[in-house]
Amino acid sequence: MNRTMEYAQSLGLLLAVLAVACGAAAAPAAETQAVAGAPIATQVPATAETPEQFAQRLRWWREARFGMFIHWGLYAIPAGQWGTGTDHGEWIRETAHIPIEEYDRFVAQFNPVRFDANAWVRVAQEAGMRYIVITSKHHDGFCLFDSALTDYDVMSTPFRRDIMKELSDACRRQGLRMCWYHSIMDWHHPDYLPRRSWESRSAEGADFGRYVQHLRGQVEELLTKYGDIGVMWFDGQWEDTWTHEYGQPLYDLCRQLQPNVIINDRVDKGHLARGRAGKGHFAGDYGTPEQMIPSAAILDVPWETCMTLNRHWGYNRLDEDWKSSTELIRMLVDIASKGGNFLLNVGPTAEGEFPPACVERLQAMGAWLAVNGESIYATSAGPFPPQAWGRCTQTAPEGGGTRLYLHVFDWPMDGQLAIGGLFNEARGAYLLADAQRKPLAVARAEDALVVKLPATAPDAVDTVVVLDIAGAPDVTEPPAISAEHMVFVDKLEVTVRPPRENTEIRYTIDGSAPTASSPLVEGPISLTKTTTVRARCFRAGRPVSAPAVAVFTQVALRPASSAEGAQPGLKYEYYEGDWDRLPDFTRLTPVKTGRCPDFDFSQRNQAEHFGFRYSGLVTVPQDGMYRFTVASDDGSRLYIGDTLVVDNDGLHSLQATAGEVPLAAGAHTIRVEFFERTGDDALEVRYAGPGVKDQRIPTAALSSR
Ligand code: FHN
Repeated sequence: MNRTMEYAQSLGLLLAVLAVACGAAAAPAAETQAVAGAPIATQVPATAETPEQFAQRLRWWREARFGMFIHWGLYAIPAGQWGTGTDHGEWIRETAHIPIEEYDRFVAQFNPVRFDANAWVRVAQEAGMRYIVITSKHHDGFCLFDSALTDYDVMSTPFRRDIMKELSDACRRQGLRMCWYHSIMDWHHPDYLPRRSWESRSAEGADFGRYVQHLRGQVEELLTKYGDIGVMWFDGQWEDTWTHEYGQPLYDLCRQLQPNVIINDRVDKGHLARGRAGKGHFAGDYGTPEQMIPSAAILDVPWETCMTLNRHWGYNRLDEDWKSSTELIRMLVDIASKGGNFLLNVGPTAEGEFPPACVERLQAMGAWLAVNGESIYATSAGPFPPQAWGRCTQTAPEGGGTRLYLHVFDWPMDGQLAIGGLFNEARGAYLLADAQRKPLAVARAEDALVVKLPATAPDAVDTVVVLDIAGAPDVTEPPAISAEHMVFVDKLEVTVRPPRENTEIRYTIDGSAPTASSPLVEGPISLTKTTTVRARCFRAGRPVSAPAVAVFTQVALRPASSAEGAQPGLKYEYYEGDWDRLPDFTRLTPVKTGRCPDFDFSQRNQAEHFGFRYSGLVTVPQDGMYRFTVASDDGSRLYIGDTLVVDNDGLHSLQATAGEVPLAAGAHTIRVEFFERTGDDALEVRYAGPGVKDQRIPTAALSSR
């Protein structure tokens, strides 16, 4: 599993010169036998897309905000169960180690007699979704479309209908954009490498270059046989055989075939919304955080969070862990308030139907959007960060000024909705759901505009208050109160920074609210005991921001233990299983145990569905506060002694989480737990403190008995 929130590339990096690659070779039926390893020649055309052209190409998608993801294929037949295992999904062939001959028997069983493309598209449309991304081929290699390049497709099943054709026609009839998910990784094609680690199928004669030609040929089919396609949603790009040298030409091929098609960042090796793009630029138009929502707005490149409705992408008959419609509506709003799109997944049954629990939730989302869609579609990220009461999106209305959509999740008890640090003149306010647009009173209270609301929230899930203001938003966020640590041993220096120029900051350390007569911040504030620091921005004696508050706590050092008799390195326990959160490893039997130099995966037997538990001692050179940071994909936790210092658990992209702990100089027991489900994987454990600049914990500092 994958994806995190930092951007390593600005939009400009994306505007690569488009290289036009030679078309794929046609190939006979069965698995393609295109020219073995044909070089992928590319010509570099003179054209390069300008930022305006890029923005125009993505405009419909960014305004759409909300799409349906569909994971469907042979895996819907076992529906998550294999032997005694019941927690499988679309990865069942891998997670249940099903030999290819056994898995291929599903081809003769695939007969979704209840499939109705019009009905599927109607559910999406009534949910307020504007585009559909469906798995034309997932990692198992089975194609839901009629491909001339393989017999491993829907035309070899009893169903014998081109599902992608029926769906694209229905989308066109009902005004939704048809988009393809297509997996680069292919566990079936004889030329795809690597083979699954557990399977005995020989790789003899496999030619990855020939597979790439097959892949390009199928992409050509998908972009020439089904009309106008909105997005190519590539996936399964993470294995080492796939490289930028293949990714960029594949991106270029898509643009050559349909110049207006949009392509996600998984066509190549970079990660726009997941923090791993870095060196040089990679192909791809937008980032794809998965199963998570970035904590803050991301404005420099387009992005889309994809998410399951329960815990599986492919249909799992027993998975009833459905997100509520309230959660889903608020996720859509949260994502839109940060400038992103929401791609919400449905896993249809083998009979070709959406599970009723999906339809119910999608109908609730559609009902909310039918009333409040103006606050989502064609809006942009709000001018201030997530608020305790809810979120904000915005548009620039025809008559000038700015229209703020205040999404109130938590209705103020006193009916006063205060928007702190907002300096614009208010032009008016009303409830979006109120057809009469009865005006709501808006008053200025120091730095805040305060909207007088009805006593009770008309919509407990999210009531949208429209606030029209003059001009572009003039927002002063609260000052930033920071220090190297939030806990300290003997003394601590606290820094308070203004969010913008021409404001002064006044502060208190006795817990009272700062006023125009409170002391000015004129440098670091030194603390020698547990203290609550409050600060606020002022201008010409008037408060111009909401107050900020931070508590710094004095703590005692954790005594060190002896490293007597310890040897360099850690002890590890290696586990295999299918989890979406860290299991209690103490209740499981490790596949193997041993010693390793540090937190690495060298002892794993497979690339997915594995976990580690590392334990030992970490030695720190001096007394003081130490910050431990764990960056992982998927979940992880770090303990010092029995204290949980870093909790980075869950199914997520590469994501770093830090924690602090006061340590006496010497050795301290450390334990790190990690699990990987599917997709990218990574684990990095860092520390910093007195005498230690921020770094991966070196082997020299690790030992174990
Ligand atoms: O391995 C796939 C997974 O099955 C699913 O398709 C998700 C959807 O984004 N993508 C990969 C995991 O990151």
